[in-house]
Amino acid sequence: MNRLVYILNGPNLNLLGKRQPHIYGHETLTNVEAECRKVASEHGLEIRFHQSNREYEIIDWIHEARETAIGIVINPAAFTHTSVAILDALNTFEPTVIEVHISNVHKRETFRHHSYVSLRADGVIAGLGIQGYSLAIQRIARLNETKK
Ligand code: CA2
Repeated sequence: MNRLVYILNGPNLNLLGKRQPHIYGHETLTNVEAECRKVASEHGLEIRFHQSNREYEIIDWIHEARETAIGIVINPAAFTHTSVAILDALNTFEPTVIEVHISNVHKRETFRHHSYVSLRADGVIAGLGIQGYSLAIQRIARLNETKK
């Protein structure tokens, strides 16, 4: 049975925990990955965890997920606000998509209030810090359970 979840992270998130801790906290992306693996395994799920500063790599991982995954958790970072290409790719993916933002984008600059990805996302989590990733995985696990 397929139990794979893709967790995709956009540009500059490799700097998590190393810069701007007042906005993004002190946890690194490595810590986020470890937490995601823990939560996923508690629910019998497997994850593919990726980060890229290149739009096309994120699109390629979404295409890869189409063949195999039961859900995508995506923090597209700045591509959230600019990328029709990522929206188009997500529109080809049928299972659950959850959009995660570490910060509360609605409390920030107005250009962060619009998300192309939200036009496809089944759920959006913002402002809950890195806990948002765990909650998104739990949601995908729950939906997968109720589907059986
Ligand atoms: O709050 C989020 O998770 C964001 O997706 C983060 C993006 C930002 O463009 C979105 O509006 C909201 C920025 C990611 C940059 O990450 C950094 C982490 C540490 C230091 C510098 C950048």
